[in-house]
Amino acid sequence: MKNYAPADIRNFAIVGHASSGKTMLAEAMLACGGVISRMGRIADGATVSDYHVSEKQRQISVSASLLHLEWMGKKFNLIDTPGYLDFISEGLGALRVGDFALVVVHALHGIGVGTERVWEYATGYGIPKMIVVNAVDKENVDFDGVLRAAQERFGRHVFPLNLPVNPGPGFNQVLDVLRNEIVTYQTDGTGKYTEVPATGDWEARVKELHRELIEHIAESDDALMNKYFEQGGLTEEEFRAGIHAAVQKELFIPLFCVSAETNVGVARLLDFIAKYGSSPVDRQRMAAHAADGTPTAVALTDADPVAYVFKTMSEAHFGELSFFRIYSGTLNSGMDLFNSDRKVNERIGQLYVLNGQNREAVPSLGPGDIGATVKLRDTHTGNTLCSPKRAVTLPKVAYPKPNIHASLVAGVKGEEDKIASGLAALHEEDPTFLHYVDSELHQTILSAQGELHLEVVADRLRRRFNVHVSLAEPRVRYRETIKGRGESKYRHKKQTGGAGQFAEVWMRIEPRPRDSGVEFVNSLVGQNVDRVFVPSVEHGVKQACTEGILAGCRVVDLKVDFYDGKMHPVDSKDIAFQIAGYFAFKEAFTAAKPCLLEPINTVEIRIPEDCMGKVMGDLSSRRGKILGIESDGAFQVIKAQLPAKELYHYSSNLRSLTGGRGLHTEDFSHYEEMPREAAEKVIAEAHKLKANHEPH
Ligand SMILES: Nc1nc2c(ncn2[C@@H]2O[C@H](COP(=O)(O)OP(=O)(O)OP(=O)(O)O)[C@@H](O)[C@H]2O)c(=O)[nH]1
Ligand SMILES: [Mg+2]
Repeated sequence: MKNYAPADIRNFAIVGHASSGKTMLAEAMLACGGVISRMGRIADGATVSDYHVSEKQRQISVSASLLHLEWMGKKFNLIDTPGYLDFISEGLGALRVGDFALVVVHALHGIGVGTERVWEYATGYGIPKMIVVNAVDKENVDFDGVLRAAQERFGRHVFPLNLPVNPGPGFNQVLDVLRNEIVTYQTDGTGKYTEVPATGDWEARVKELHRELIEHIAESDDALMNKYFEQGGLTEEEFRAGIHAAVQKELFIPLFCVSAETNVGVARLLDFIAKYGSSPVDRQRMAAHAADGTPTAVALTDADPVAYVFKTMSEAHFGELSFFRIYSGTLNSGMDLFNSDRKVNERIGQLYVLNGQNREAVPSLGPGDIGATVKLRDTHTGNTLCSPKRAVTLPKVAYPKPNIHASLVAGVKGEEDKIASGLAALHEEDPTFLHYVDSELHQTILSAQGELHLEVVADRLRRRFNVHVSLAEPRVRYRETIKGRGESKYRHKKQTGGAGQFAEVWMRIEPRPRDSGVEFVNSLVGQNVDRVFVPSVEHGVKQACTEGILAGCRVVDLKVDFYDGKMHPVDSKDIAFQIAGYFAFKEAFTAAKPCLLEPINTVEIRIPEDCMGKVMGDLSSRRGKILGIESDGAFQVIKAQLPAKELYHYSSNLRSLTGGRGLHTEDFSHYEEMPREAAEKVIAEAHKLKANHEPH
């Protein structure tokens, strides 16, 4: 494949809500471009983009795929991204390196929470958007309704460049607003079409739209607007140049209707992208940091190579692939580059352009282009590769915090090291999940973007590193505290065999405010106890607080006053006071109306209005406390607080309650006293665990 000039490259991310048809749209584009002779189907697991086992099994995209084709002399680098927000890191990486976003909206399901999210991210990266309304071949499609909703949500700049003539099953004709024509597509997946001038009602409709379009474009530029009034219209050339500029300024957001499944409407969408879509030239300068941290910029025309690695992925029998976008210069196989994040030199191996798992080796890739290479030593997602002569670092993608947790259980003894190194390797590829061994819970905790994400990480671990792991509900970090005051006078005495032990500790305890921890003081007067034993008693108390008394959980929020005691001139020693402190505390604690606290999370739930009843009912069955409800367009945003215990698997639950249209985020808020019955259950479970000698 030849190298393309930056102006002839179209880099874009295909993004949108889950199952809106992004992968099928990519497949249809590849069919149009002649990359494949026949479109594969999602149901058969046969698309170019969804080639991973986890994607075929679940029939969803899990990983971003890089695809390319040539259309009207332009090279299209399309990145098909997963719609499930569990895998948002893939979409974020793609949007980070794309020059525009192709936002796919399902014609039946309309704008979803996922659509809004990717829209916000694209806006954050300052890249223009185009909307594709897909699946117009579905029964009961209300295209005008979707268009109106898009205009309400994303502004009046959303404008249809084609309209479905015969939406619903059999859909094969669109009205082309730019050309005033009716385009009839073949529905055999080839994407081929014929066109005739619009007549009758359609002619009137298209004329009206054409006029609106010219006004719209003129409006985006004062000089054009003046010409429009002076000339009474725009010349074809002015109009066309105006479209490109207006898209860049986001004063014009083109909307297309297609059926990806039957490849209807896609070819003319490709035409539009080739003629008016953003190219790397539209984003000539990229903010960066020099080696000393000072702000600088990388220009497309700079000679020194600079590339951003937006994704790394290990492929069976192939090794680690690094996907990059070049922001300046040309990359050649065999070239030496510098990884400015890791501060290591890297020799660039074979370069590739890709279509899913099909790779074509190329000798070099020029500025603005996207490609991949293999076997870099220490380069990971988010790193910048640059010339050793001019070290710069490009801004990284900011990933959302992983808030969904599970414990990872090893099925076979002796695999712990393999699991740990596997997790570390996977984390380098996908920084949006975290893993750590929790010393309090005695569990390996995986934190990810959602439950599907957790499952996919576990899948990869099993498949790639050959280990036996499963996911389980993580233990909850309950806390123990007291509601009243308590006292104890505990004597520890041991006189059998060898040296004796003697200590007596008198102690008072009282509650302290939430989140204030354990405070240990002494108010000893007189000489009953040597002050040298104060740290010993404190040590014993802290030990008891760590072990827990009711249910093996940490003790919090109380004050301990060691106010008196007794000692023995020979038998009193450190260990004796530690033991006495330990048991004195347990006694005092038990006398002070102990109770359990549970973690409460704040959740924000975003759902379509018609799901309110179901979701609210479910929240109340989970001991949820509603903090507020706000409406935001067609969505309702519920803020609530729920015990963490009730939130395990909540995202799957919400998905099924809302048919995949709901979304939630959760974050720890505070500790709260548990209802008695629930606390008793936890205590009983802890006793059972202890009886079984399991650590807790
Ligand atoms: N009728 C019809 N079905 C479609 C169309 N496009 C996609 N589908 C079907 O919708 C389902 C989802 O399509 P995908 O292409 O996997 O959607 P996606 O947006 O890539 O999904 P994720 O990547 O998992 O978010 C599949 O069963 C497709 O066959 C379309 O234009 N018409
Ligand atoms: Mg997909």
